Amino acid sequence: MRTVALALTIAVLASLSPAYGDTFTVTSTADSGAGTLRQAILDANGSLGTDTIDFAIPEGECSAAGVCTIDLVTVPDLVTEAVFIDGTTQPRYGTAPANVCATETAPSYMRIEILGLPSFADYTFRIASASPSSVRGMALNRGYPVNLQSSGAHRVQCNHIGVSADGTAKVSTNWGVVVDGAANGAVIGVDGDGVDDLGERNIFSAGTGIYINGNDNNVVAGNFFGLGADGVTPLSASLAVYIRQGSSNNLVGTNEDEVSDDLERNVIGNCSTGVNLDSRTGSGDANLVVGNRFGLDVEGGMASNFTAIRLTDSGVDHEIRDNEIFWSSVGIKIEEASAMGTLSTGNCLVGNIDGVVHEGTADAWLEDNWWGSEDGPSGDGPGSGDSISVTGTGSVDLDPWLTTVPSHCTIFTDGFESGDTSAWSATAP
Ligand SMILES: [Ca+2]
Ligand SMILES: [Ca+2]
Ligand SMILES: [Ca+2]
Repeated sequence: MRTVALALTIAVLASLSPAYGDTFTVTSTADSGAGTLRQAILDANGSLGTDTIDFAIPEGECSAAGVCTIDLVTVPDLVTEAVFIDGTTQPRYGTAPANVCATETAPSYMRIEILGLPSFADYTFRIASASPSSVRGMALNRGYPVNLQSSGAHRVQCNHIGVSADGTAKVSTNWGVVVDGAANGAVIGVDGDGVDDLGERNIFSAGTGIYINGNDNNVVAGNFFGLGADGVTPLSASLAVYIRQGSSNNLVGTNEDEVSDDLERNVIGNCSTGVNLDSRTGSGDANLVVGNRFGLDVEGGMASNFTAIRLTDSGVDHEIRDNEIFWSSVGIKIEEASAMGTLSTGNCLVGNIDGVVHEGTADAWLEDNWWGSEDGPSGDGPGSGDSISVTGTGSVDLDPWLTTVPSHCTIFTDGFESGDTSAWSATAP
């Protein structure tokens, strides 16, 4: 009797199992029809529960280097159910390296490229599932690659966005990842759980890399902006990370929990603006920019941004902490009434034409930072390398400053003089 009951249970489970965790495989680069990405999204939406979309496009539809390109003609359907879209499943053909996501010995290399649509906000992937979805392992180029619009703790990891599949060239792309609607709790890049964190890095060279609009508690970590997959090849971006319109408690960088903190560092170079907190039409508070590298590539070479960090904002308690801020025209630019929190410490501001420009009305705290010299900021006028330019009514509190280089600032720890801009490139992007 017990055997019969067990068999019945197994039979019931077996009959249910196809409804959960199905895999739909993309086998065509065509825009619509059987085996296409569009059909896989429709199938995953129609199959109850979290599914996976894999790729197995035949060699004949791919380039000699093994890159298979889907050139979209119309917008794919809204993703309404959780799905893991995983470009790393595409077989290797041709001369493409075997690795896909970054490893200790090789940069990331994508085999699936999806060319989006050029029309405004015609997103390639529109994620609206209530449970976590993920977009992984693809070169997402042209137009508007990803829109997260639900609070599903979604993941965008191991992609090239506005960057060629081989990670060496910029591909014109408007907005990389747009977080809006009610999309709180997403991770774009490294989740810092100690598992495969290096392989979760995205590479961005889009016009605007990440755009967080009125959303809270999202994490942007471990990505390269304006650099190739090797972390050195100079690409470019207008704006790496744009957080606006009442967005609060977002983290750009490391959470400082001593797990994978180095891998959570974003490296931002060759951009017009690195991180912009902009809440002029809705106050966003307590966004954190922590432990990032601005203006240097992964090897410490110069990768000048025009403005590293810009606060165009009426929010309070933003923390700009423990960052390397090098070789900008302006290191930190404060506009409007933006207020930096009292924990804006531990930054290394070195080689910037202006360290801080303050045009706003709120007081800014920048105590306990390193200015390239034990003597602190020079206090000289603009162009001296570490000057503080205050033209608004808010004050900047710099004193005390650090008199030794913090350990996380690994470049120019010896022999670099305050005010030395001789190595600065006059042609910021
Ligand atoms: Ca499903
Ligand atoms: Ca991880
Ligand atoms: Ca961490």
